[in-house]
Amino acid sequence: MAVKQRSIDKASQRMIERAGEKKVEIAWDRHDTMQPQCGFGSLGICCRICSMGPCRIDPFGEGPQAGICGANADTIAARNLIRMIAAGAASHSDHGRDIAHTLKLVAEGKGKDYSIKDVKKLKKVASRYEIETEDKDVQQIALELSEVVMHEFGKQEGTLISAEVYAPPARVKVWNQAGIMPRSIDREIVEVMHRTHMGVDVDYKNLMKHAMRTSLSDGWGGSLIATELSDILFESPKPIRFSANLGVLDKDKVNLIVHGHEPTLSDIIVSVSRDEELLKMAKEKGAKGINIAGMCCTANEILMRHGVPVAGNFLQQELAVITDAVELMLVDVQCLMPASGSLCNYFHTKLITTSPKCKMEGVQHIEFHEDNAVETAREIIKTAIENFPNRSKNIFIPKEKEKAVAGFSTEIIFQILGGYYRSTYRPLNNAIIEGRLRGAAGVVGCNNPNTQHDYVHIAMIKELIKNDVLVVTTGCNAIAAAKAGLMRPEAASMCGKGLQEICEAVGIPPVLHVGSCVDNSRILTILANVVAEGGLGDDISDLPVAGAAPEWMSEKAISIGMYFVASGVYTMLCQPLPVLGSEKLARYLTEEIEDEIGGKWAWESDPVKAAHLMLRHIDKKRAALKLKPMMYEQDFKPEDQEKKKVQNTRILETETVEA
Ligand code: BF8
Ligand code: SF4
Repeated sequence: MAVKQRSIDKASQRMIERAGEKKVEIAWDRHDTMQPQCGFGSLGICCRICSMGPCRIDPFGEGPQAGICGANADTIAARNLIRMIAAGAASHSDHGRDIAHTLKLVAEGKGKDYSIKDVKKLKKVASRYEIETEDKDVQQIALELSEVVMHEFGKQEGTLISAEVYAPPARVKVWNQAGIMPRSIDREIVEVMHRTHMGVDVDYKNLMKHAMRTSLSDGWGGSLIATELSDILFESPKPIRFSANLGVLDKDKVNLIVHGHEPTLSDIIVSVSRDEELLKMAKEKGAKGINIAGMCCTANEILMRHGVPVAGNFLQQELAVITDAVELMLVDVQCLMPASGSLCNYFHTKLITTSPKCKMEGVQHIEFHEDNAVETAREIIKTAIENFPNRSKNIFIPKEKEKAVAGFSTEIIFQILGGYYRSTYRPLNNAIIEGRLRGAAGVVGCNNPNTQHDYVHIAMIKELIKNDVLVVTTGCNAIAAAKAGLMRPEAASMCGKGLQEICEAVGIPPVLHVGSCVDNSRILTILANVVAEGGLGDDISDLPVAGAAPEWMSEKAISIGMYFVASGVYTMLCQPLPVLGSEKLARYLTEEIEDEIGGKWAWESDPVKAAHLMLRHIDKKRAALKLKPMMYEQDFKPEDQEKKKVQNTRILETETVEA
């Protein structure tokens, strides 16, 4: 496949070429050799849950219509999907648990390298959990909060407190009526594994009900805990400038990339890298300094709080190594390409794993523990410095890097819109009510070599902002948007007139970076605040909003999508869920589920058409709320499309007649 078809990102194109010159294999090459990919897997109808199998269904032919046990395509596809959701929810939630553990250590005076950086947020979160904060010292509040939050993972009675207290009351009512109010985080995930064991739950709708409950325990539970406690420990983000793309690597400095998801070690790495003694050591080795850059969601965590530059998103992790300008790549958990281990053998880059949950054969492991963070960070940075003289003369750093602004937390949006003295979501709600803004969209998620890297993200966002839809973003989509210049206030020039006016008046870009993938919980709390502000209905499902994960690949993305659907949001994918082998399940997820829960899934591979479907949904919600007509002419008018469709049909009819 031609390089330009692989990515729209110029820096990535150059590095893909370099990979070819160096004859090293990268994800796109492995994707090519994998073709044709297994149809049974893509359709979700291969089962290997027990050893009577593996079994596969032939949904459109004369072959088997049931596995050896009798499970049909609906059961098999539903079981496979819910297991993916369990893995996604587990990943986010286990990350949340680790942060809660760090908070507890700090509260007990054992996490000497960490502190409570945001006392205001600590008190706010504690009061959500009905913890008394007055006349109590900070350590005590932190201890009580960490204990309550840890209990949310494993408790055997009651339901998830955070889902109850953070979500709009009307939404909680929907969950209770549907019987999907999450009980505790670990319990829902364990129950997925039980239900999907051979011969337990085989009713696809019942499985999907539990899929919703499990994903809700992620979004309004594990992920929300990760976000809230990270803000307490590492500081709540504020608008901050940063640069994005491989051009942030510095040819004269020791380049250390932090990659993965958790901020606990990387946050310390950032502060320790400013240590005079280490800087001196770097200079002795011939470097002008130490340059920390991020990759994937670890990048998002530290750029939101420190403005640390981001080297790239998911599909760029191998490309960074191929520059030969990276002394060390430090990984924690999730979205790490196993190929990096052998790739680093071709270059001087040292790869180091740090989590006891994540090791790679033949790769150096420096185990990180929260009670020894600074020392571990120092050891890792020293290893990077010592590797600087091993750099070859033949490094290549693409020049591309784009300026961007990030740091838009739920709380900051209050302040920016309402002003410091009268923080409120009112101006946002009013802009939607008056028709200056059409609505809002959360566009998030991964990269996937089965589509052109970054293209699907960018094409969708551009179409949305052109039609006066404010976009909030996280994860690898956020990094794609930053690289494409959509996170500069000047990007207002690409928007419809209404959104443009808002961006210019408030001084924000039309695409707001709200953080890493666990920070999709910020989108949930933003939506809850918009509902609470009033004038746009009682529930999230009333709002003129939509969600999308255009280039999704990870199981986490499915959990995220499912908790948005279960929260009442229309959620678009540009590659369908692996359920098309079951017509019933596909129909349920994209149609029938809406009557039960208010949200639904949709899929459309063309990102512009997908954006149009999202706009139609937003318009449908605007009409239901009887909002004012849009203030300015809109680029996308569904009526035009209808006319075109009618005209096309006529042309076809005429042609048929003539033939
Ligand atoms: O959690 S967007 S590729 S890096 S899964 Fe992974 Fe997907 Fe990127 Fe962050 Ni989220
Ligand atoms: Fe086959 Fe049923 Fe076993 Fe799955 S659970 S592998 S369908 S026999």
